[in-house]
Amino acid sequence: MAKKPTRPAAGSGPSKAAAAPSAPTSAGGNHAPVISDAEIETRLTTMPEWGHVGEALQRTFIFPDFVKAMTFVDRVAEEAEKAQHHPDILIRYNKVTMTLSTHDSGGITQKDFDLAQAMDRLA
Ligand code: H2B
Repeated sequence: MAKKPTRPAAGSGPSKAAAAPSAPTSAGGNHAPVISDAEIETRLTTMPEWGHVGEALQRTFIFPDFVKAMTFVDRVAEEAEKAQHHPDILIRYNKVTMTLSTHDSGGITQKDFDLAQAMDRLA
């Protein structure tokens, strides 16, 4: 009689350890707490130029020309240094796309909203 092919019972072999939930939180660190998606959407109703893209806030600012766009970027740089919170910046002639996320926390935090509002004032 043919022996049944042996096969490890399900779950008996080497397997990845149960992955810890990777929800971004401030647990275990001093990082700013991540703001929930629902709360972000609520806040964005008062900031209609800003969008929620992945784990970031994003807005494209449009200026009359390149020099004015660069002046804005320079002012934002000063503000970012003061806050020790730095945006990703894409400059395309007169358009500046700002992307804000708190890398240390793994999502959007109050620091991103604060810098977004500072940018709105500077634009
Ligand atoms: N900028 C952004 N956007 N996210 C961060 O988590 C961040 C930063 N961390 N700027 C700051 C610098 C941190 O590395 C320093 C030590 O404050």
